[in-house]
Amino acid sequence: MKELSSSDLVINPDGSIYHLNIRPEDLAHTIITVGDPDRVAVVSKYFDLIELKKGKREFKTHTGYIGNKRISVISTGIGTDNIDIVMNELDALVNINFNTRTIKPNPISLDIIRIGTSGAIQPDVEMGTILASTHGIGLDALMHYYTLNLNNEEQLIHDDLQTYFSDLNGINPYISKASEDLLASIGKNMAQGITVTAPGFYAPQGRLVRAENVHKNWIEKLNSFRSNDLRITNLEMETAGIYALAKVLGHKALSVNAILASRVKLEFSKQPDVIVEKAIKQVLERLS
Ligand code: R1P
Repeated sequence: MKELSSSDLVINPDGSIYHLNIRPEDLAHTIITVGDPDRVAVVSKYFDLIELKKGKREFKTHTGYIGNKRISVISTGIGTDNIDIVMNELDALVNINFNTRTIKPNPISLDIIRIGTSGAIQPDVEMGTILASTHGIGLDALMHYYTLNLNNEEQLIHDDLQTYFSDLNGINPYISKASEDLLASIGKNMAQGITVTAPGFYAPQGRLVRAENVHKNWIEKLNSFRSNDLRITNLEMETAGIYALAKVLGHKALSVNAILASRVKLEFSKQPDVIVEKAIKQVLERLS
């Protein structure tokens, strides 16, 4: 079995993985990711027991138990460049033997659930909605660096996307589905829809402040897309990267979005924390 070099897989002197700064035994196999490092404690306050708190940079981890269920909650920071790090390091923690630096023969599949904030792009998706992403469409470039195999359904949506965005230079969307299992167990009775992952918060999400935007009617362009009866419901910055890398690495993923803004009605919630708390409670109730 090929030994991974010390520059391909960076392990810290204490046996922890380079950025997440945790060791294999520190990680539960059910993982909640949040963007904001301060949201880690907002989730872990519901744990019956917290066994570990560690972190480095924006990557903070609390591992603990709700009843008998062991859960790790990890902050990713913002964007799919961070998701590249988080997904590869989570995978390495369970599927690489850190002593021999070799790939373990029987891969472990993690359950990875994002609880993040998001803006709605359909008028009927209200602020305060908790929405599970059926698919992630990535407008960022992360998956141009990995081989992502599509199933038939994903291929059809991908083809529709290629046609729909063909007049826009430099935009080459990728698509990946949620885990069917997690969508059925955790996403049940939640609003559902396709989530677009944008490579930025301002112009890439149609926001106009002082810089001039290339795409003048960006929200309308996104919310008018249809593939059969599927439509894009919301925008954020991590889901598609999580879904696509989960697929590449053999993990299950679901993204649960607390809708804080309406990008069509141009409104932002006055109680964002209440909506985030509601999303956290719904996910934890369904997990335990
Ligand atoms: C932008 O404000 C951030 O909020 C959303 C976006 O995906 C992006 O990370 O999610 P989080 O609240 O989980 O960070």
